[in-house]
Amino acid sequence: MGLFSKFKEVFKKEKKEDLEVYEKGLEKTRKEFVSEINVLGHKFHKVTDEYFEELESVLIKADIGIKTVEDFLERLKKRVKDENITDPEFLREVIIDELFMIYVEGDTLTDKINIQEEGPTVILMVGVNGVGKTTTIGKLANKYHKEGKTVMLIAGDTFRAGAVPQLEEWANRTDSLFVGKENADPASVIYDGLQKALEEKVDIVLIDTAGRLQNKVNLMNELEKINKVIGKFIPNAPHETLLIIDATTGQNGISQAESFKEITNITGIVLTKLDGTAKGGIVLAIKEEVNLPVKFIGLGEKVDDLKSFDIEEYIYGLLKDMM
Ligand SMILES: Nc1nc2c(ncn2[C@@H]2O[C@H](COP(=O)(O)OP(=O)(O)O)[C@@H](O)[C@H]2O)c(=O)[nH]1
Ligand SMILES: [Mg+2]
Repeated sequence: MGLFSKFKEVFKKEKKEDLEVYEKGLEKTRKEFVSEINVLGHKFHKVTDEYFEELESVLIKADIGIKTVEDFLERLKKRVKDENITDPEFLREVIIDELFMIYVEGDTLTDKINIQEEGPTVILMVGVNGVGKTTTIGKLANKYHKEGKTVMLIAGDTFRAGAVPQLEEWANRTDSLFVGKENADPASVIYDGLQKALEEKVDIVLIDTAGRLQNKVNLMNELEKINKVIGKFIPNAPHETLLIIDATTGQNGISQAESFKEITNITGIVLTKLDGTAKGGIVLAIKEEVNLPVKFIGLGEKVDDLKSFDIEEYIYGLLKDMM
């Protein structure tokens, strides 16, 4: 019995709620991906070179990433040879197993948030406009509030029209403290916020920023200034700098990640809007091509649609119709 069949059984009993969000959020990717693999199974009665070529294009279409796909196919071909597999139907199970292995094998990038035992945990959110930074902050505020923590939101995106009130609304909805001032200097707003966070003994501070990647040098300087202010108040902070990427932008998201890595020290990725794309394979590409852990994924617009990234739940959401 393969790895996947094993954890499939465990899943049915545990992890119910999260699993439903994964299942629903990955529906678009799953429908397309699984139906294409099924088509392959019908079209080919034997596993041939042509079969592998078509499989390769299915995987690339799901945005899994070329290097990842190549490694994956190499391993698949080896297993086909070693285990004398000729029937595409049987190969499906091997495909599931090997997809799982892509993520589980190799380096152990941690997907845990570096929460501080004492004093506030400061999480800085970066990323270009429209990717879902502010929404993700709202979702995270909700998550931590529900865990019984006190949360503060700081509006470091001070220039974009509507950005400050948008964050304030999230603060109200999630019972979080809020610090923000339109058109003010982001670093000074963050200064005020952290001062208050220390006074009020806040547990989690979530900082929104502007994402003007068009001007890399300016953005770098701004983030440097922000990091300096944060570090002055709380040594070793920010404890996390999360880069938000919109999954619907595909390879563009990968190049954003590469640019941001040059600009500042990114500790993890939040991949949003997975529900809006059939290219949910991008999760696997990020691991291989950007080498940063995906810490959270956005699977919808509602406040509960942000989940800690869990590879087993992800693979389940991606492939459950294939079993
Ligand atoms: N479907 C979907 N929409 C999302 C998700 N995350 C954010 N959005 C939407 O993306 C849009 C831009 O989000 P916003 O937080 O304002 O982006 P920001 O400019 O990076 O702060 C909003 O309409 C959000 O509702 C998600 O996981 N799924
Ligand atoms: Mg915003």
